[in-house]
Amino acid sequence: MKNKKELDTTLYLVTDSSYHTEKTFLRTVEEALRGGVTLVQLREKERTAREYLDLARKVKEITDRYQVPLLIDDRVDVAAAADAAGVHVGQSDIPVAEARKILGPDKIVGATAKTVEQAEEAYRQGADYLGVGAIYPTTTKVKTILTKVSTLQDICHAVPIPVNAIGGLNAGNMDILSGTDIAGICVVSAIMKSDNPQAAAQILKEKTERILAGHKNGMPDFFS
Ligand code: TZP
Ligand code: MG
Repeated sequence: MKNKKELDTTLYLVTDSSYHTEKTFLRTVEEALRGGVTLVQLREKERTAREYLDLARKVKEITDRYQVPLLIDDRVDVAAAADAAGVHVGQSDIPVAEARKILGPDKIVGATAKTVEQAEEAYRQGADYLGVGAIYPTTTKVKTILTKVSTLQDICHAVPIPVNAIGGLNAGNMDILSGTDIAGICVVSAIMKSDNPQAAAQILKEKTERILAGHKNGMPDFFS
């Protein structure tokens, strides 16, 4: 990615290393990249800052080879130290405006939003994209509430930045997003828990691209 305008959130992998060894974790990330993931977020909740940074550097070696931006969940300091492409912050993390101040205009700052108000506020503070959900109940460890598809669509209309759907999404249930103006989807377990992360990513990407093509044509997905 040469600049942020080229940010492609079509298939955004959010990682979970909790059921992997480091070796299988890194291999899973690499296979997902081979399958076409366009953006990666390293999401670690249990590690010390030092451990988080060490892992970020290892993951960045891989994402750099595929020229895919790596974002760090929650921790602006880890993102800066690893020279990651940016950070993703939630409603209880450091605010978007502060992250922007620390990282500067060239880094990506993404935010979680569950309401139109949160989305507008994140945009005002300088967010580059939003993650919205959970669309479905999730097995991934996270404090979240369900977000209606109608709210997701309201958020897409409310802000002029990419909006990604997240939460319980997989190849079998993502058609619910057809007709919305999302820029892409975020997945954790649909890739991280797959026996074949490359194939899983390929299928998810094809399905997402069909949804995106559907809304560009102004046609429901079944016509595209
Ligand atoms: N935020 C809302 S839902 C979620 C996050 C981080 C987890 C999504 O994980 P999965 O496995 O794709 O449901
Ligand atoms: Mg967070």
